[in-house]
Amino acid sequence: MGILNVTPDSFSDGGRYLSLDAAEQQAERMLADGADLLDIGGESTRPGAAAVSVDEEIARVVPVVERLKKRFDAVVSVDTSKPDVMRAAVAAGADMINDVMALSAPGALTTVTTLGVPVCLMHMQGEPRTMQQAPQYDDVVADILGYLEQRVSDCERAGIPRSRLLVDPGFGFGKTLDHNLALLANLARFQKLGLPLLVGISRKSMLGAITDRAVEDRMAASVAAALIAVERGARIVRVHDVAETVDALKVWSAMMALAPGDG
Ligand code: 7PJ
Repeated sequence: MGILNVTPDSFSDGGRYLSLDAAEQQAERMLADGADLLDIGGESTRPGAAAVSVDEEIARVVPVVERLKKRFDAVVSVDTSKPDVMRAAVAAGADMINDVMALSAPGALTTVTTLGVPVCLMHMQGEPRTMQQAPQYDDVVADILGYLEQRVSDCERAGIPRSRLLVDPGFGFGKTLDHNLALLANLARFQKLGLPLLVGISRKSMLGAITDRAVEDRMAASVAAALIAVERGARIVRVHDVAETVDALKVWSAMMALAPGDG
């Protein structure tokens, strides 16, 4: 899954058309590099990021979804927690919703039930503005497994079949470095949910903490993390560096096809 952020600093129309062309070019490149899905985000969920209005998020995301669905034969996911944005994005052709709030916003659950598209349920402790202040768990893996199990059953009760659900432990969302490492080490335990596991670690600050590198210099660390995640059962990895990640996964796949080993 290639990450396509459409969070421009300029809100002028000029800036918007420029960023639409730039988004298309970036999408084309990620697809050529081997991405199977594109995840479009119109609101930054980084720690401390400012909130974006519904209208602004729709204005950022919808033209990009329309353009990509017209130009490419790709699965397009939209990274949003807002029911109005979900509706507008799916009307514009989006195939899937990726919600870092696991449909906990008022109306999100019924909206996705009605839309009938697949949805990724991600775990987050707290809210983006403050989530990194003092994350706490009794047992990070068990707590997050329990949360996702609960959200899956909430979705099923609301009328979303399991066949439309994906789960994600939410690396970096209300987690210390040790929490993130425990999740990565124990990722295989999430397979017990019996749902496709999506993982996003690309360029995140946990990799900065480990390597002492700035965000633009975390490619190798990101590829290593993606490979570890896939090796422990992740079915989709959400990444910035598609070509490099695909190469790494090709090495693993070639080995697995010929000699899966004992693991
Ligand atoms: C994730 C996401 C993630 C899913 C972001 C960033 C922050 N969606 N959206 N999983 N992260 N499903 O990329 O640094 O980990 S935004």
